[in-house]
Amino acid sequence: MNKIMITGLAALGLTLSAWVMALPTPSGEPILWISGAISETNSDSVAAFDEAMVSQLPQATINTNNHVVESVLEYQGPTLESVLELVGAKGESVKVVAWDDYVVSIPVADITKYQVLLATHEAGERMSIDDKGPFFVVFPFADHPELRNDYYYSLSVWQVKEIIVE
Ligand SMILES: Nc1nc2c(c(=O)[nH]1)N[C@H]1C(S)=C(S)[C@@H](COP(=O)(O)O)O[C@H]1N2
Ligand SMILES: [Mo]
Repeated sequence: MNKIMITGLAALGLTLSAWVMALPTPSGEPILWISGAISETNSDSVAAFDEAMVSQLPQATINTNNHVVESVLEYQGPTLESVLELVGAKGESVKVVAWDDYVVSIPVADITKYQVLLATHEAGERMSIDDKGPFFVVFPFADHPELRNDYYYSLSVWQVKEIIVE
């Protein structure tokens, strides 16, 4: 980006971070859909993501075990908070829908407090849909023993397909 463009953006009242964080349009097959109380969309009232868009989001990691995997493994992916920020989510909770039609509501307060991941990778491997992929909601159980109860286990959705901001 050259100086004239940057000056132009500033004149338009846009910040560089808004420019960088704008929601792109998927060029590949969508693998995640976000709808509901969001301000940024890329196809009728939905924010759709393909694999490339997800991998370009800032990545975070959580080392933890959980109710399904006994050993502590590294989970990697964008934080749910950053994904919600990107789509301009304005809501108190998000309804997470899985490919097996499992649905649960996660409070945004928990998503922020625990920096919950929308994990794509487990121990460096892309999780596939016949395992816990394409997305697994990961809470930091290892660092926060208070999460080790059936309520937070029930929020640990695997095979995530869709998020509806409420
Ligand atoms: N996709 C999906 N995720 C899910 C579920 C489900 O049925 N489908 N069950 C949830 C509930 S209610 C709990 S308690 C745990 C259950 O995990 P387990 O049956 O392997 O102990 O995963 C959660 N994540
Ligand atoms: Mo459960």
